[in-house]
Amino acid sequence: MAEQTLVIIKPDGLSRRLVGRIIQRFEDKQLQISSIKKETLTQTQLREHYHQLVEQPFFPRLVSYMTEGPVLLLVLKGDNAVLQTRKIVGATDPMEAEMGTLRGDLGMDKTRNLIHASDSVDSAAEEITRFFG
Ligand code: IDP
Repeated sequence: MAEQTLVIIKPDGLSRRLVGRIIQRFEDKQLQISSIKKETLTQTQLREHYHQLVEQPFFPRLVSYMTEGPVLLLVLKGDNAVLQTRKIVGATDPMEAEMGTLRGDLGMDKTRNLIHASDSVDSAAEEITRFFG
């Protein structure tokens, strides 16, 4: 079923010049870019986006990572886009993510894991509205 999902290429994806390779992997799986923009996220946006994690001990580290430079926000469209994208991205911790996934191949540690991808159809809709209106 055609779906949309939100992807964020995190600041290290841009500073390490990995944007082209990351987008290529999604396009290889027939996921199409329907919106794209480069933006530096604010603390307020991140507190909303990661509202379930604000009490976690790593939250300050997560915010400083996510604000160290601009991110690339993308809406991807395609069959089962939410699940397909999560599979391409891989597990949260790059040390546990399978090789062949973006985080397994390119991610550095559990905070600096390169990419965000919505985890359900409902959160995708919420996140697309949050970042693209
Ligand atoms: P997800 O990005 O794989 O969906 P979430 O649990 O929603 O994982 O966590 C959001 C982000 O917070 C992760 O992508 C990662 O950057 C960071 N994070 C999650 N868990 C940890 C942790 O245990 N230590 C450090 N950073 C973490």
